[in-house]
Amino acid sequence: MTILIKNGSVVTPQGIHAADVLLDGERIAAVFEPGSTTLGSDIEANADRVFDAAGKYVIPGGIDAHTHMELPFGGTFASDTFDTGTRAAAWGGTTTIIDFAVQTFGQRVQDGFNAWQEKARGNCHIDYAFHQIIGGVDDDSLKAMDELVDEGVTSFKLFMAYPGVFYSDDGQILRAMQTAVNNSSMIMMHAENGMAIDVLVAQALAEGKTDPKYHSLTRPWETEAEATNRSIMLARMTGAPLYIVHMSAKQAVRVLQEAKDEGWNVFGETCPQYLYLSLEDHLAQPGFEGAKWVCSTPLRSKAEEHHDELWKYLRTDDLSIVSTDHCPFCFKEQKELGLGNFSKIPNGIGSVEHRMDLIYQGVVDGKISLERWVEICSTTPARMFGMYPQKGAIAPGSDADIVIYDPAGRTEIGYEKTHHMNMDHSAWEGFVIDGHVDTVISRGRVVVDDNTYLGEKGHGRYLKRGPSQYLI
Ligand code: DUC
Ligand code: ZN
Ligand code: ZN
Repeated sequence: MTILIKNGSVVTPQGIHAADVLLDGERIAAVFEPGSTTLGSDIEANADRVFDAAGKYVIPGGIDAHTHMELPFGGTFASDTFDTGTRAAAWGGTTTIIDFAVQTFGQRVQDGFNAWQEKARGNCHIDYAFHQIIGGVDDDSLKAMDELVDEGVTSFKLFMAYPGVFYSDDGQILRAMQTAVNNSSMIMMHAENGMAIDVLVAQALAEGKTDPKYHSLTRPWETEAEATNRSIMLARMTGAPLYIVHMSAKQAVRVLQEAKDEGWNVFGETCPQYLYLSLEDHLAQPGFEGAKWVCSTPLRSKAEEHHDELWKYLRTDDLSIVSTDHCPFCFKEQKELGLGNFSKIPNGIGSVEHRMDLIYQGVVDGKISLERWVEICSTTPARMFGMYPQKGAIAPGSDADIVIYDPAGRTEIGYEKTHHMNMDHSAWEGFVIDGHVDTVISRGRVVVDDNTYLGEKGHGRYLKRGPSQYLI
């Protein structure tokens, strides 16, 4: 099957240029620059399908480097399966996810990894890869890190939060970092001071403060900035590359910025919720409504002015990537586990379907450039996690993962509108985007076109990743 996408504006981090793109089977066959027009040529006549992308952007498919399908959390499981979650991702222009396989405390790492392979195999609509959560650092799990690198898992997430669940102490983090240096992998960090947070949570509950907003008030920005600093110092001691996930506090990014300026190999990720949503407008809604926006790191106070600072850090590359931390829970029966006790509300927001749109709105609003949109949502994730140029590029030989995006389109986000995630509400209810995902192609297959779903469970393939291209 050959597909020609003609007359579009191809956007990559390097620039925007008029070009026609020819796909042959699962790969991009050619990018025809202006002057070598294909219009009326044999190439157009012989193509099985032709898309006219005049007035539209042609971009590499989105890569969401942080999702949690079916994550066990707080006595329940994230509500999207690999089937429903990857289908929703495709709807929104994401053609690759990297999910987190989980080693729970006491379990063999390989068993956790195999369980995630089992959950995903044959169920994904788009390509997928895994990071591995190490929930218990010991001699065996450190050895397992080496084995997983051979399986294409080249990044490992540790938690400075959630004592008794996923938590690692500083000595364990140090050992995992030393291992990462030896096997050329990346350490990813959930940087929040979990010990301090647990004390603040217990004190709040003892004072009868049980509403969802206390989730944020018991995780003040200092707990993120402190853990960010500590993890960077541990990385400096070991020389390990460090990627800090879901950064929400401007003060934490400032710590990261300073380390980057000194030349340390440290990186930051943020998520749409930290760019748009807040304690006052969302988490502190009356009654139990705010539970919809309980996630960690938490939504922060508007009064502290984090949003604009985070957009600025995205512009300056102090933050490198926007992922979603997609971790959906239904309101009924899942979020409701925390009725009367905010600390029992499962942590997570579902956004895998809306990331490309939400961050494109940042282009419309003048926060970032069009090229930067593509860079932080596709190309850098591919490079950061060892998939480039197979993914994240529009170039001959790359996988034919393409989105045709219409800047003249409009997308109304909401539960009854553009919503295919397995949730009974949307954290993004009422958001309107000045753009629209028109067509999505995953490895040469048209999966979304003209508001119609054409994809299929089982099309998505496991991707063995190589080392990060940001290693030094
Ligand atoms: N944060 C969340 O919001 N959900 C899952 C795990 C995490 O770190
Ligand atoms: Zn986390
Ligand atoms: Zn996460």
